[in-house]
Amino acid sequence: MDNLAIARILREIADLLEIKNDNPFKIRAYRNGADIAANHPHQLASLESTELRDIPGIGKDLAARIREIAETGDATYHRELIAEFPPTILDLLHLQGVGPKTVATLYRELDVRTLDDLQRAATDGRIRALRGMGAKKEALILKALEERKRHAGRHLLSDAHHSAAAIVTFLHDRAPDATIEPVGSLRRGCETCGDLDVLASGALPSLMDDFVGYQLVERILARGDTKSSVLIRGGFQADLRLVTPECRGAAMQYFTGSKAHNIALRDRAIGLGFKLNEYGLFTTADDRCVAGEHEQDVYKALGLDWIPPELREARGEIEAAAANRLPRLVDLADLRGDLHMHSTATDGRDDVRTMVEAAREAGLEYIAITDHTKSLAMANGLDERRALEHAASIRAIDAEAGGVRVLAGVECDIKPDGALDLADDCLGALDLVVASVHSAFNQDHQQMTDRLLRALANPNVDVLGHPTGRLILKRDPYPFDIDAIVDAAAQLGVALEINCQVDRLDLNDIHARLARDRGVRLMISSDAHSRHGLGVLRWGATVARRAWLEPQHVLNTLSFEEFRAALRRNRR
Ligand code: DGT
Ligand code: CA
Ligand code: CA
Ligand code: ZN
Repeated sequence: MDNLAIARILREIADLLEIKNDNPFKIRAYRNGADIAANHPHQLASLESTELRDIPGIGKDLAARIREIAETGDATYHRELIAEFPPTILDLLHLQGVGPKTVATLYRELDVRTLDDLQRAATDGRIRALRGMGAKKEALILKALEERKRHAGRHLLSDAHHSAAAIVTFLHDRAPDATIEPVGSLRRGCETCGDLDVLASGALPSLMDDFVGYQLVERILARGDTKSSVLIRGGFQADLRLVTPECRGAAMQYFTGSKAHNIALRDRAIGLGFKLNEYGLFTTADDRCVAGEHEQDVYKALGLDWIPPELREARGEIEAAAANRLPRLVDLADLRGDLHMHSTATDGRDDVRTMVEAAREAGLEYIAITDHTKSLAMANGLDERRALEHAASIRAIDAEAGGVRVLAGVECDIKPDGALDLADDCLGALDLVVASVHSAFNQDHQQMTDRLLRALANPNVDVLGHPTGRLILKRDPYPFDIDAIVDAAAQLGVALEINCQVDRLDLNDIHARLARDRGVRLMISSDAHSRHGLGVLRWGATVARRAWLEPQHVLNTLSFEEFRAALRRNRR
């Protein structure tokens, strides 16, 4: 059980208690516990009861629940609560903008138990008639239902990674000599994954029994000797395929996909007199196997360099591999700095020194502290005076000998009209300015384009933060002319951010590649809000690889001195 799985169960307990109208203190305790679990740096499952109780916010009851979840995969209390309601009630809770209070009202007043019930109630106008709901809430619910249909069955890359990693570890413990690897969209690093595909080779057939017996399996969808599918908690479907070691490479290739890449590759094989499938590459003439054990050999026999999985989307990679022109993709290890993070001055959880320490542990050479500005009142955003004081204290820490270099920056709000939230002389006195949109998302295409262009035109802006504002599976990008923004960034020397927050990944792979092709430089930034938040850099690196980025396209691969010189403010 990893921490996120534990957190999910604790959060569901809190939600169910809230639907029941239970004691608010108890509800808060579980919700707190879920947050603590989700953010804790160590695996809670490996801690003893007494160690758990040493964590502030975790009392006797919570510690006992966590131990039970760690040992059995669930808590009796959780199961009992679920049993009090129709099992579909959790689907309602997972809708965007529908909290436990709403679910409770809908269930009690209208006997809404399923998403279909909810759809009917909303369409019939029964929800607006309820006290405390109204037409606005009804419209919100209809929108959430529509979005849920659009996203059904897809999961964030990081969630898919954690679930798959747990399965791989579980299987590996039972078959230590086998090779067990995630394939499919997860191996390609896609921003969302449908199901999890796991490939095992060199394992006994009994591994299938282990797989379907995995403690998080909710339902077995299919059980076969070479392929099984299960539904695991958290809504994932997982497929396990067992292949013989002679076929491992061909199977890796085939099940990594993408489908479009495979089709293009198979066409190339046919053109060269081969037949390609998940068992190997065979001559058409006499069905002789020419490659199968190693993925490299499959590509090689087809006259191609080995293609990194992130590129396998039929976006020109086969042509590039044939011409020995594949990019030297940027790697997490190439990142030397992280230029977007928050501290306790605004909505971060840790102070500047702690963030610097975390950066040092993460192997970074330089960072920028970029707290929010005053428009974000909810986050206690900085006004000019506080921004300058904060900068002075950051620079004092930077001056401490021998450490990670620390730049004094801000994440400055872009106001609805495109003006920046802080005065120019203040912004000009800082080391780096990330400019971002955090409000008025509903402007039309032209307004939003003009707004961003005006912000980029301000010479104090070094980088545009999370440029499209999307939240994956939650909120679409705001409408604007991405071509115009990329061109302006290229012309003005503004960098575009690849924000690494797991539900942002903004820019995405396609837009980052567009930016690269137009000569814009990217910055891969964590947007960390605590010392545990730097680990997300790996997801941004994955997006960058899918965007064909090489180190030279990414500003924070430079040395500190080169990086500073490359910033827009220092280029004139
Ligand atoms: P997902 O699950 O929607 O995130 O995307 P994938 O790419 O993981 O797709 P999935 O799970 O349906 O299949 C895994 C891989 O298996 C896929 O990337 C390529 C291969 N594959 C599946 N179906 C076909 C097919 O009909 N033709 C070919 N050539 N390959 C296929
Ligand atoms: Ca898949
Ligand atoms: Ca699959
Ligand atoms: Zn932001």
